[in-house]
Amino acid sequence: MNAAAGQRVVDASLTATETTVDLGSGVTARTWAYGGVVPGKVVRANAGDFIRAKVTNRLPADTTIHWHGVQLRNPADGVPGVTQDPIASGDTFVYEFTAPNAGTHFFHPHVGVQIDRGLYAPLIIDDPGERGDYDDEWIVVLDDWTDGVGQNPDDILAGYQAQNGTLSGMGGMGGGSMPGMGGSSSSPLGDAGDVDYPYYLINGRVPTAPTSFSSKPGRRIRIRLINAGADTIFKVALGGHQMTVTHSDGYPVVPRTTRSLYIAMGERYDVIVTAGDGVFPLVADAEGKSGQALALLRTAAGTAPSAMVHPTELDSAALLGASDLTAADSAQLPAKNPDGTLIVQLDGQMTPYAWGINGKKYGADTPMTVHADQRVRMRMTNMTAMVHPMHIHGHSWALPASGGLRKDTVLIRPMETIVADFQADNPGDWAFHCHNIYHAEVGMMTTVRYT
Ligand SMILES: [Cu+2]
Repeated sequence: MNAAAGQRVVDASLTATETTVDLGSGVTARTWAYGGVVPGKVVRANAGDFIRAKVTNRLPADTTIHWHGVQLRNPADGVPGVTQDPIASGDTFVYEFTAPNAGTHFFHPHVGVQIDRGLYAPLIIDDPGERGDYDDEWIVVLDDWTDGVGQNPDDILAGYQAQNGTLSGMGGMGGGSMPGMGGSSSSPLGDAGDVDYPYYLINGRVPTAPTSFSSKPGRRIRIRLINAGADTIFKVALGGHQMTVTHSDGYPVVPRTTRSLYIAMGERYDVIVTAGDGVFPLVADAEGKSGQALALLRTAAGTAPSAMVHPTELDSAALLGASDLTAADSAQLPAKNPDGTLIVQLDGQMTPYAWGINGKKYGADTPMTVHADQRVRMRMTNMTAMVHPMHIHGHSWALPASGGLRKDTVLIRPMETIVADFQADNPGDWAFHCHNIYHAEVGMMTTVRYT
């Protein structure tokens, strides 16, 4: 595969390796990461560029890379058993693709629960035509962390798999948290996560040793928020500031100002803030769990707030993408009646641990089929007691009930139905799954297949 004539080529070299990372405050963790750092170094290109990423696998396991949010050609999508063979330990693999859609994205493996180690990094696709009405940019990657300091992710998964759960029937509601796992859920989202992590991180740091972003009072800062967590929805607020949401999963929205917002695993939001004068906490509170991640915005000398700081902005009703945002005109999918509807029912329960789609676990599932050039409607109903951030590869939905809001990862609350349309313009077999990695790994995944 070669770049087209005149197409700019962006080369990236990524080594997935075992390493020891310093999370701050004396917390070090033996983990797996790209280039030995968490998060990995950003990969950045313009929309329309040709990206050539050489991946070297120095892990003691197979791996792949999925370019989350990018509507790339199918063979580069990074899903083993669907779009490629896994990259064996010691091997290299070159991903080559054009990145057609701008936005704040990220990349991570699509093998096992590797995303719950340190294997993730931002992928920023700039729109050369965008005016960019801001002065500074801050990339903020959220994560839930246990690897090397608590139970390792493979052992957590093995514990769930050992329950050997079967999917309960229609409307099975055996939800709730396992004793000792997850929080007492008082979340308006319902049961938000299963695993209580030892730490929650922003840009690879524990809250007692936060990273700082320096700016000046009055400057407009574009914050690119990415939730790379495996099992944690965050409620995000910047103390002393309102945030104006400008993009969701890479696409422009009608700007909406809020004091706090929810961001689920796999979601991305871009917000603009006008910096105040001082030192301000950016807090990501782990929804339904105890703990938070912290970073600092510094525009003046001053004392840093404590790791436990609780900005009052967190107490406001948090913005929720599908409920509170609509697409900007420039992001509207052209109107078209659906050619067909795919019915998706999310099934499963915590005890015994089992998750699936339409009564089947991945492996026993039947791919959902579409034809090229169809307008496809997906009607997704969550019949479980947990929220699920459902993610589609290679496409971006438009949500008709949300003013056409574009999403590739959409949070579906218990007993909620979300209708999501997409244009079948990217042939191949595409993964469709919950972005809670433990749910996906025990079966909450299927494929959308072009026939
Ligand atoms: Cu899920």
